[in-house]
Amino acid sequence: MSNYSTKIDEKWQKKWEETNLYKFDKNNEGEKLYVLEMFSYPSGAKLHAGHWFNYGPVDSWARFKRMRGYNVFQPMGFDAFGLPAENYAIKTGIHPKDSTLKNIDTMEKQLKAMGAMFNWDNEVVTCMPDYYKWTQWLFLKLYEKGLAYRKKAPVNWCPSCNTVLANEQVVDGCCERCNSEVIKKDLTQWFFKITDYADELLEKLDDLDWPAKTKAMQKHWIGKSKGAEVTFEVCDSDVTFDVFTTRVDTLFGVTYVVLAPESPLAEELTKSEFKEAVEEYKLQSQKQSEIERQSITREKTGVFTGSYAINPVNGKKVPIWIADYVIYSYGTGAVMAVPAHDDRDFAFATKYELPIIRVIEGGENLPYTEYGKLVNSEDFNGLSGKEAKEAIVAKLEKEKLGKWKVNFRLRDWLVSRQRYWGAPIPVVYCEHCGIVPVPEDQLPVELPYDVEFAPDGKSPLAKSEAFMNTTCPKCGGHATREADTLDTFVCSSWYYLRYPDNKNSEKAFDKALINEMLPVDKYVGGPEHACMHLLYARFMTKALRDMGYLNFDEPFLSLRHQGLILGPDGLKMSKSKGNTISPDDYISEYGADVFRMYLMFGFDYTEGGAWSDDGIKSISKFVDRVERVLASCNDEIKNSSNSKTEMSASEKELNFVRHHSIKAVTEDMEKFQFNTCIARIMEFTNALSKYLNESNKNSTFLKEVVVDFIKLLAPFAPHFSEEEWNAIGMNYSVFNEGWPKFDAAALVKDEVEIAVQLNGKIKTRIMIPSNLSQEEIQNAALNDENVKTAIADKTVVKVIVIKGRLVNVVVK
Ligand code: ANZ
Ligand code: ZN
Repeated sequence: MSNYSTKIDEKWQKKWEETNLYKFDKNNEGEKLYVLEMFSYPSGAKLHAGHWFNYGPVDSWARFKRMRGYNVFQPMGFDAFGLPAENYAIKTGIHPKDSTLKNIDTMEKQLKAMGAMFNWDNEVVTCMPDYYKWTQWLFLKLYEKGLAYRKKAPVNWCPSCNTVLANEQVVDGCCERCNSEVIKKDLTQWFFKITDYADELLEKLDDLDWPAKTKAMQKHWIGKSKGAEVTFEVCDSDVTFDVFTTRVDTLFGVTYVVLAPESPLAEELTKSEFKEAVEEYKLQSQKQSEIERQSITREKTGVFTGSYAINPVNGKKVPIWIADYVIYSYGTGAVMAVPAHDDRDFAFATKYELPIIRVIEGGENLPYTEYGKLVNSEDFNGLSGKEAKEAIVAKLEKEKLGKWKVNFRLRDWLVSRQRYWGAPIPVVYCEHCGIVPVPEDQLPVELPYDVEFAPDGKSPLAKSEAFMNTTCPKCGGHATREADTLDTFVCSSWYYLRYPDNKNSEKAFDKALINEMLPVDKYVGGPEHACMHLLYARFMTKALRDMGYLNFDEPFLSLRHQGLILGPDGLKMSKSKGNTISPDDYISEYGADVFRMYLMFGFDYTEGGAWSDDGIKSISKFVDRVERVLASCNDEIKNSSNSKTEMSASEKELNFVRHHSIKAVTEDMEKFQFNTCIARIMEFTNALSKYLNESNKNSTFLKEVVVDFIKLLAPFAPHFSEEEWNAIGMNYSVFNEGWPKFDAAALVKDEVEIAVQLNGKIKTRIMIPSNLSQEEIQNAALNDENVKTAIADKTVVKVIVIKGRLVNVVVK
């Protein structure tokens, strides 16, 4: 039976805490290394295997870097506001604050049982007033800068959660959380002007060490599109409107134009006899999600307004239609339709029998969407592609009827929520002064505890008179508070800035300090955050930089995503499927180090995979074996006093494995290839065990090897290694030791095995010194007894030597 168990875990956790081993001090020796794992959301009450897979291996990596001389900062905290706690409260009646704080308590204990070297002194909990005070401050700063604003907007509304959803929270037209169909509703909302940073958010992606897929997703989300804006005049009216097009070269092929149903122009331009049909169509389209409306295969629908517009290049009159395949919030909310060269326009024109004019040559079937020579385009005939676009835009520019234009798919970030469990938005509404921001010295605007949070479509805070009624900070008159709270993504958009200075009560953070501590050097978390969280955090950093609060451009220089740990059946873990793995049960059976090592050995870190009980058992056996091997080594070291200097062949062999392991583990660790690191340590264990069977052992040498072995193992099995380190009489702690360096000389073997062929067929293998010349190798081969016999009655025609690999003897 092995000694390793949770007792050993607890023993060392206690010692680490008592001795403040992991306490961070920026003045400690070594280059600062900010290692950050995405903080967790305390909703499920307990840490699950996914949390472990994020935190365990990354902690091992951080320990490795510590041993390599870095001054590691690895904080932890909780993203504690948000819907799940509130929904749970609605179901059970337990107040979100109570359930959240209780969950945090449990999760903290579990995180401590993991034995990660988190800097608990720097913990942040986003639902606490000492944190959200600064989230509110951030809001005020953005407001001052014109980066936070209010506007009426059609928003995604989940009728079941009774709340507004961000575009990103709508998946296939349904609420990300409850899967109900999302509808559109007009509400006055708060937005952050992330679109001001669209260009920089796109450009700077190139400089980041992030997974390519994540960068591509952000790029797509930002959606930069280069095209032109073209102005159409409305016939018999002085109204004009712009369309956005990426194919200005097709301008001569326009046979109608389309407005989005929500466009105010749609109403204005509709002639009286068409009003009824248009009104009905508008109602219809409100029920459709944006995703549906953009679907290519969906049947196109629309209504005629009765008005006409003039094509600016040829003065032709084209009808103005309303159709929901045009999205109001993109471009100008109006398009020029070119049925001959655009799929959607083609389908629409065919259905409503609108003319189709071909203006690009080539291809059999319409629509022909390639770039070819222009036809039917007057002076522009014969031009194509870029040339054609440039010529047409030049003409439009001259007449002030068009210009180049860049569009982004990115929308401003909607940050207000009609929900209770979030940071109150720090503004008041005064009859005299209008919108008045709460002065900084009155922060935080505390979230009241006693509130009716059951949903009825209104913000729960609106029902609390004590909260709502206040005085205007400007005129002292009566004012009402904003009843909406901030999206939790606001809380998590800046938490990494608070960690290094989490106790600062004067400021959100000290500028000099965070300029020293940030950017985060390694950020690790789930790939599901590729767009929202990671984009919002980048925006916040840039906005704060421009306001002079910090000096860097990007929050996370290097990013990695962990894979997903699936249930034993290969499916996503879920309570309803009964395939969840409870870390706590395994830890009490095997110990935290075995659990962590299994996660690191059994899966590719970025891939993840299916849990296996056999897998963790075999790691447990391996740890037992290491324990036995190290115990035998220890006996050997204590009992013998042999210390000869010349290395024997078996010592050389062990020394080779030792240095080979150091080199491989170091390299693979840097690459987050944890599974191969552990495979190398297994080989190293075998080599140690083999050496123990030798009759003549060198105890001085053995101790050196064991010291390196434990150091290599330490990041992967921190408690176990600390115990073994102590057992061989070394000073506490192994984590204060330097990471071993490999000796290149030990990796050069002095003997190599080569094959000897006769006429291309392998005859035998021989061992020869590795430093022989061509000629010496040839002689060694020809003098081998087997070879000698085989060629005794033949004539050697030629001998080919391939150094280090083989000798081919050609005979007749
Ligand atoms: C005429 C045209 C002809 C177009 C052609 C395409 C092909 P991206 O790349 O996504 O920016 N468009 C513009 N605004 C729109 C809106 N609010 N809702 C729906 N569609 C809109 O695509 C830009 C193209 O999508 C524009 O170029 C416009 O159609 C359409 F042969 O203009 B195009
Ligand atoms: Zn006032």
